[in-house]
Amino acid sequence: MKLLYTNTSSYARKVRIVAHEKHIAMALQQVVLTDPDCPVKQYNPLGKVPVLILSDTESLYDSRVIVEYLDNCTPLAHLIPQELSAKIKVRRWESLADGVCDAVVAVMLEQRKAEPAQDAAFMAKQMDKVSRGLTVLNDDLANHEWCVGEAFSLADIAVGCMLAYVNLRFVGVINMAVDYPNLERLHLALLKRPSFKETAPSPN
Ligand SMILES: N[C@@H](CCC(=O)N[C@@H](CS)C(=O)NCC(=O)O)C(=O)O
Repeated sequence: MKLLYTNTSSYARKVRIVAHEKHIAMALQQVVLTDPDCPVKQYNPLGKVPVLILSDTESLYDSRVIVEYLDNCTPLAHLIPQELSAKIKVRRWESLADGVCDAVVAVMLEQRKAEPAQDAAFMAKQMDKVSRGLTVLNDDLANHEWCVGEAFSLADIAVGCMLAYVNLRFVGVINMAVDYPNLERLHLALLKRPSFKETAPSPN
């Protein structure tokens, strides 16, 4: 089993953290998506990371499918609850956290264009998704220790990866501690876990 990933991808980090928390051994291959020889398209027609290669003929994508697969590879310490209502809650948190990342990626790609080609209205719309998403997640977390129920779950992992990604891309733009203090508290707690420490993204 081998994961194709990039160091800054929040979706790929979610997968790496799930594997770490579940003690699942997985080979890691860091890729550069812009390389002409990048192997990702061979395994995912969409050309996106993460991709989990199971064999020469079988691969899994996207991150939500991979984490569900990994969580069921071993029965112990499920990160996605088995019971339907808790499971749906966890997946909704994940969906919103991933959606915030999608909007951050869209802004970043727009910012990489030459300034005259940048679409300010498009960027404002994406930034609005980011702030509305963060507000809902912050309000829903309130003073709870974990996102869903009394246990650490995939919801916390997805939110933690998203927060690190927002901090990485929006240095000086969003002040998490001031504007989203509940999320900041959760993030600080998550950063103590080896799975988070060992997968911290670095800018590129
Ligand atoms: N929904 C996908 C999103 C994956 C994604 O957007 N990955 C980005 C890197 S952060 C990517 O590979 N982008 C390359 C591209 O879009 O061509 C998931 O959860 O895995």
